[in-house]
Amino acid sequence: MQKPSFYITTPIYYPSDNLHIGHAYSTVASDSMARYKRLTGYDVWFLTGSDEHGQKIERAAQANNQTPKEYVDKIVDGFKRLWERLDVSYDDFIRTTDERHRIVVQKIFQQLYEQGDIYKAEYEGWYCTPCETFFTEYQLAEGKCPDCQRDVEKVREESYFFRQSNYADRWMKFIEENPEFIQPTSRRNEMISFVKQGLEDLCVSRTTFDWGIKVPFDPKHVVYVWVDALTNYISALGYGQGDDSLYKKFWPADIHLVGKDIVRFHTIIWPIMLMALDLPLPKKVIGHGWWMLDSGKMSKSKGNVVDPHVLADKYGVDAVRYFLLRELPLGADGIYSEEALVKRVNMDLANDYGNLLSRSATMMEKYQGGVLQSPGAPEGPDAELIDLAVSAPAKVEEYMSKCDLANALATIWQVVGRANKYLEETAPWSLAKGEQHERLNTVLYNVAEVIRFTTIMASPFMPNLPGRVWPQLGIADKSELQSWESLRWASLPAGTTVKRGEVLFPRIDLKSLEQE
Ligand code: ME8
Repeated sequence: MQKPSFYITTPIYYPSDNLHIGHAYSTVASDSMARYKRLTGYDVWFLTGSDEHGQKIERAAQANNQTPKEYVDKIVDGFKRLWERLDVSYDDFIRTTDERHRIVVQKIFQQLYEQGDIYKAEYEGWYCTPCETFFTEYQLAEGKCPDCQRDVEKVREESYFFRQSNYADRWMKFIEENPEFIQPTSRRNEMISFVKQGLEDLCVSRTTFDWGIKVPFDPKHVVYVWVDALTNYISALGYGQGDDSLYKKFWPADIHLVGKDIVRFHTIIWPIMLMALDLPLPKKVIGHGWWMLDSGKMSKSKGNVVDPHVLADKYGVDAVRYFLLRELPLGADGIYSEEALVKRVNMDLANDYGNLLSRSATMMEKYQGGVLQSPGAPEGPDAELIDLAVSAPAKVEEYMSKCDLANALATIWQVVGRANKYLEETAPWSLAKGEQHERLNTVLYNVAEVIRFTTIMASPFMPNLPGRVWPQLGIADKSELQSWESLRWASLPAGTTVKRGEVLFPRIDLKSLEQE
């Protein structure tokens, strides 16, 4: 049977500087979704990349005495190293300087011009260079950029415009008919009121700098960076370049996952571009919140950033991924602190999950010679534990369908927490002392099965976990017991050899952090 397809994208980041944990969050969240979908039987395409054109990059390169291409090449290599370090399983990395991308952007621009959706006029307005965005007078916030509150420059030039305004009614109808398209709902409401204020035509070319894709029929213009950037989602699939088998298979995208700062571009400009091109629209745009520091939003241009490499070296990739995904609630902002990270890792990973595995494996070695025995009839708290574990995959599925990764993880950790409590309630050490072998076997079997369940469910978020846990549970070579389909209670066979292994998540001393 053919697997259903699933296409998910991250924003393509500006190589204006190295990336911080805010970007890592978007990418790791998309990666976890991609891994989850692969695990649950989908044929997945997961795209990330870099958005390399524009005045900001041109200026940064000049300041470094490099050509823009030399400058971006080095930074983009750094992006790829970071994704490798964080175990990001992307299928393709698109650069807007790729030839395959240029061809498509020019083709689209030409088509929109020929069909009358792009026209030439005089532009007068305000430009925010760090945000790469034009504003009209009335959009400014007390004379400054409404997005980043920095100074804007007055620009007046001949430009091409995209007849966005023509599509406002169609856009509104689409949004009403597709209430799930923009998530969360707060973002959807913002976009609706933005369009209700009146949609102006969009200035889609510049002549004041050069580092961009040339307008094919008027090469003193370069294509406005957002039209260039958004096109990546289809150019990477081979749209408009001959072999369009990937495009046919994966477009429209199931999810564009982006930060709330760029929801407007993804939910207004992009769908309208696609409407004008008569192409299908993506199914969902999810706008997540921001990682903040006490000093405000973490941002490359402000320089108040946390380097994900440093965290991964210090705490391990799985711990960093877990923290980022568990701690930021869907759609809301979160304050980053290393103390919060250490507390999460200590509580959820060292105390709850790691301890469950190590105490269970120790008891299995000690009381059963490391060979798991068949369970007897359930009694006492068994049913509650088993029900919770058995109902967890469907709850995780429900949260994942909304891209609510924090609650998916919370659901898994509820089962982990219940299993630790179960061990306290059933006290296998007393059962061993009292020679109640059948009951002891049942209890230890149940926790082993819980460890298998929770490890499978947690694996999209923490990709190194299975490789470290399966040898301890004795099922390293039994892929049939590691799959999502194997989440059926009591699939783990008796006779499995359990071997206590390394400590998965050593406790971190909070005091050592204070001394740094
Ligand atoms: O906007 N917290 O690129 P960019 C959470 N090139 N997420 C954050 C964040 C924070 N503090 N800071 C950044 C661009 N992000 C365009 C995108 S897409 C066709 C073009 C994440 O390098 C978040 O996903 O400025 C945000 O949307 C993205 O990085 C912006 O990255």
